Amino acid sequence: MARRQCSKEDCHAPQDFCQELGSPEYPKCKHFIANAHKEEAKVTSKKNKTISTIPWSGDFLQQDEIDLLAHRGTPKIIGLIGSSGAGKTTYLAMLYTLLFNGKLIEGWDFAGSYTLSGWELQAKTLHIKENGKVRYPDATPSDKDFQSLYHLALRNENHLHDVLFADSSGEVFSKWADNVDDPSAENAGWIYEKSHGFLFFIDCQAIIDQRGRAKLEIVQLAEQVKKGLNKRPIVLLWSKADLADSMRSNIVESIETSLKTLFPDAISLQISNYSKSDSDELCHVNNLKGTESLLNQMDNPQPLTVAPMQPESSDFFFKYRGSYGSK
Ligand SMILES: Nc1nc2c(ncn2[C@@H]2O[C@H](COP(=O)(O)OP(=O)(O)OP(=O)(O)O)[C@@H](O)[C@H]2O)c(=O)[nH]1
Ligand SMILES: [Mg+2]
Repeated sequence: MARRQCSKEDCHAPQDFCQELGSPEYPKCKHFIANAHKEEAKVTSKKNKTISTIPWSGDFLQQDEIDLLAHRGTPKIIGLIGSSGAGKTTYLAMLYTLLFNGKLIEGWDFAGSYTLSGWELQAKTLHIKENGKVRYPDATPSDKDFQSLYHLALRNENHLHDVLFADSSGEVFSKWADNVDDPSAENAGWIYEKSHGFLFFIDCQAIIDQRGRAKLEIVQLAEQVKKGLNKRPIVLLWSKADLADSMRSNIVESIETSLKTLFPDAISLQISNYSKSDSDELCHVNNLKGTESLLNQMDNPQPLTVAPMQPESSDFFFKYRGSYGSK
């Protein structure tokens, strides 16, 4: 560990020993890099991706990696939209945690994932401590080209669907709401353009803390979403609803009225990551219901056809198609 965290090129001290200080207290050395192993791990996982002979690492996907799923048909993309800190990433961490613990998205059975490591990483950071406090995932990076796509294969009425949840930082969504052509909000634009349906987050805590300012931000973002929405479904999620009682009712009513005007058919759910009991409506029921409702509304799911490719050889052995031949 010491080796990897030492920035001095000619230091050849053994593991867990500092040559500069002549002691095992290497973290006190000026050449010691506190988070080097984490940084290195991050970089390595992406580096490995490019040199690996296996085309994926289990990490979340980037937009140019979607073709990994192309052999199974066009994946359905669910865009998560909401301002900074609205609870988007935590929603994904909780969704996976619930599925992992045996909860179901009704009618949509879990059938695998290409991004298990990505899901696991978020779920691990969403940590409920013994004192009941919750540790949350880190804020999502706000670089214009950063986004993370989390994959779920879901089986519905005997059809397999590839679903990608597209997460980006709320900061880029605020920029996008101001100006859709803002070059520093490219990833928000991509999510908006490509998604087949949306989860729109309304942050109860922001409404409590910032009142009118939060309302303006939520409505401005919603208006921008409405502009090119067409028939794509949207589900409204009032996040951090464990705090909902502390919101001022006049602000809530005013936001509700604006959202009703913009999205008259959208269902609205209160969600939270705090649960008092199992099954808790805000946590165990509504987190899953949000995704379930969106999946049910997303248009024309394409059935998956699993059949062998047409043999090109004239050899009888290769032409033999067994039971598939008659279908
Ligand atoms: N009270 C309460 N706080 C929550 C809940 N979920 C998340 N939070 C808080 O909200 C913070 C932000 O959550 P994130 O999931 O990172 O929000 P985000 O929308 O992904 O944020 P960006 O990536 O920065 O856009 C967390 O660090 C928690 O402090 C919840 O259910 N209840
Ligand atoms: Mg985030």
